[in-house]
Amino acid sequence: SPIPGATPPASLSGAWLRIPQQRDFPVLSEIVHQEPIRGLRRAMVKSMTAAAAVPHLGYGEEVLVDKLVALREQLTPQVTAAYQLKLTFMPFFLKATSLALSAFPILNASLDHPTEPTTIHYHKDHNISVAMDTPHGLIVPNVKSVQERTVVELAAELARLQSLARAGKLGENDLGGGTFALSNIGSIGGIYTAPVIMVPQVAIGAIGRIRRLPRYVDEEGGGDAAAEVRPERLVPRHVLTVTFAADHRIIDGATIANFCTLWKRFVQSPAQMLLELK
Ligand code: CAO
Repeated sequence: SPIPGATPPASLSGAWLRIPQQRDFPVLSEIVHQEPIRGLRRAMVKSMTAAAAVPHLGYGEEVLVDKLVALREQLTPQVTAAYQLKLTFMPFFLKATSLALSAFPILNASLDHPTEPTTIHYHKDHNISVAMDTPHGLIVPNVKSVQERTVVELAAELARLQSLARAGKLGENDLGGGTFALSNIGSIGGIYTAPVIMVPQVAIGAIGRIRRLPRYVDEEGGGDAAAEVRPERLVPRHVLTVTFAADHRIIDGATIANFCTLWKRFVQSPAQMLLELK
């Protein structure tokens, strides 16, 4: 039924009458085209409406990724030649996320009810959902058991999922069962986004575009070669912004902050990941 008292202006009454099935919102202006909400967009309406019931806790951090940029450059020719794969930053982000999840299992969990949860389910596998922008719209398949896969295996799996997503051929197995999500908006542009949790998951991360920006050399603390430069000097650095959102009903700010600090350590110094890899 229309909102009480929401009568269209006389000039719009024709448009108002052309709506075959009256909905709750008034028509704002003359309608030139209308279409039913179907397919991926319909799924997005459902999932985002469910997410709106979740109190989101947001937490952002700046990460200096010069070492990761250099590592990717160093490994790319080898990965291309030996595996015929494109090595992007995503496999490293996935690996860092999985290692950080091992230390904070509550972030690799889900709830038993959307609005009145009584139980938290902790999951063994890190099945990380990856938001993909496709010609058909947003689709979010997941990379299964990230904790057990090498960086090269992750690159191969991402390529497989991306190609199926583009063709609109992802199946139930690839779309279901995600336990944490990552959205790399940086491949399109943008430095920051506030991600929305994929219910019943309890946390998500969003990665912005890596930019070359001036930063004070002492920002990272001692031990860095750059720190030998006079501390007051600005130097160009590769800077990435990451933002995490967590379900604040069961996850507190300190937990997401500590998780993010660990994630940052792995992404900022990829060699640190070697110490944790099985
Ligand atoms: N900063 C800078 N460059 C980045 C980057 C970042 N954060 N992320 C990716 N890139 C680069 C890649 O390295 C690659 O560069 P080269 O061609 O020079 O090697 C290029 O951008 C394209 O990468 P890609 O998109 O082919 O591959 P990917 O593994 O980095 O990302 C995927 C895969 C699926 C995450 C991405 O294609 C995508 O769809 N992103 C959009 C996600 C999205 O829509 N999020 C919003 C969800 S909420 O509505």
